[in-house]
Amino acid sequence: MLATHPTICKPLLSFLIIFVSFFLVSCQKGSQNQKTVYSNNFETSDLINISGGILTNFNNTTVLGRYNKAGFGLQISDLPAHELVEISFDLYIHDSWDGNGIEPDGPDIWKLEVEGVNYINTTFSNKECPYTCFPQSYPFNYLNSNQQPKNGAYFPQLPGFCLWSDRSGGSSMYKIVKRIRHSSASFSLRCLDELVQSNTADKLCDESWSLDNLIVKTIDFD
Ligand SMILES: [Ca+2]
Ligand SMILES: [Ca+2]
Repeated sequence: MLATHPTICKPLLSFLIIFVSFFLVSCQKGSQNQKTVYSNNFETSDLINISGGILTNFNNTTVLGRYNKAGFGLQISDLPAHELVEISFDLYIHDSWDGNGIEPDGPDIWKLEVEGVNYINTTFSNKECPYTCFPQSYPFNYLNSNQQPKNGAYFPQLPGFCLWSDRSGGSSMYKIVKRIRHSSASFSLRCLDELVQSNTADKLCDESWSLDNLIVKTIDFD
């Protein structure tokens, strides 16, 4: 059939050749080389490369934390040539975080910085409505949005750690993945909070956070 309709098939053939060529070139340009340059589940208590590291056990795993008005840093050197870094981790929000609430309850801000530049500046709320609850900013930055408490949580109903240790849903876990443009051979990250709860003596028990399965990958393109 093809040979009997050369006028129809020629444009079709040309189109197919262009399409396939474009597809192949796109694939080659888009192929990624990913290398894991840091990976830590903290089960061996390895705090090399970490500053401000604290370890605790939560929900049958070792995690980095807990923190309140504090945080930790990660420094890595001798990274291979790359254009992007991908940072991923599990973030645990423990007990009575108040999201976008105001004094004396909030706002309860959590931050991620790379090379001193802020990439996440958000709030989490762990109090489920209709009881006294505040909206949270996550997955957006503070104060761009009023989301429901626990919005985007991967595990929203984990046991609390201290103030709400007897409560299912007292902790929430968020899986966070962030890709940023980065090319230098050294890498520094910092995670910290600006928690507010001025009407309690035991702030760490009232609200805190911890982190697990911290992975940093470099990404390069052919
Ligand atoms: Ca762990
Ligand atoms: Ca608070």
